[in-house]
Amino acid sequence: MNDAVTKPKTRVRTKVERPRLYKVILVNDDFTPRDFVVMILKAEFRMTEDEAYKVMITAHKLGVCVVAVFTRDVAETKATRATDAGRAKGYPLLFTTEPEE
Ligand code: NFA
Repeated sequence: MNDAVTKPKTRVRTKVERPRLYKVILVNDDFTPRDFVVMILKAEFRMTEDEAYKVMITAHKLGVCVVAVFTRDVAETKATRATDAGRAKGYPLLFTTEPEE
């Protein structure tokens, strides 16, 4: 009975890859007030006061600090919005993005 019914000899293995992640990097400058940098980090990246202060002071001392990682679109949108918020106040505040290794 059921001579013609056989199990498939191959099965489809769908391969999925995680999207590449991009770092948002805060760049130090000599003009943007510390409090303003902290305010932007809290507003755009949903950080607490303590987290935002640590990121700000690290960039201030070392020149740059990684803020967070996101997919490419989200990283670029947040970096642009945060940079524009500084420009609107006449500050040279800069956020850049760069792919993770
Ligand atoms: N260096 C700026 C200051 O002393 C503060 C700052 C930190 C600016 C991080 C930009 C990024 N007012």
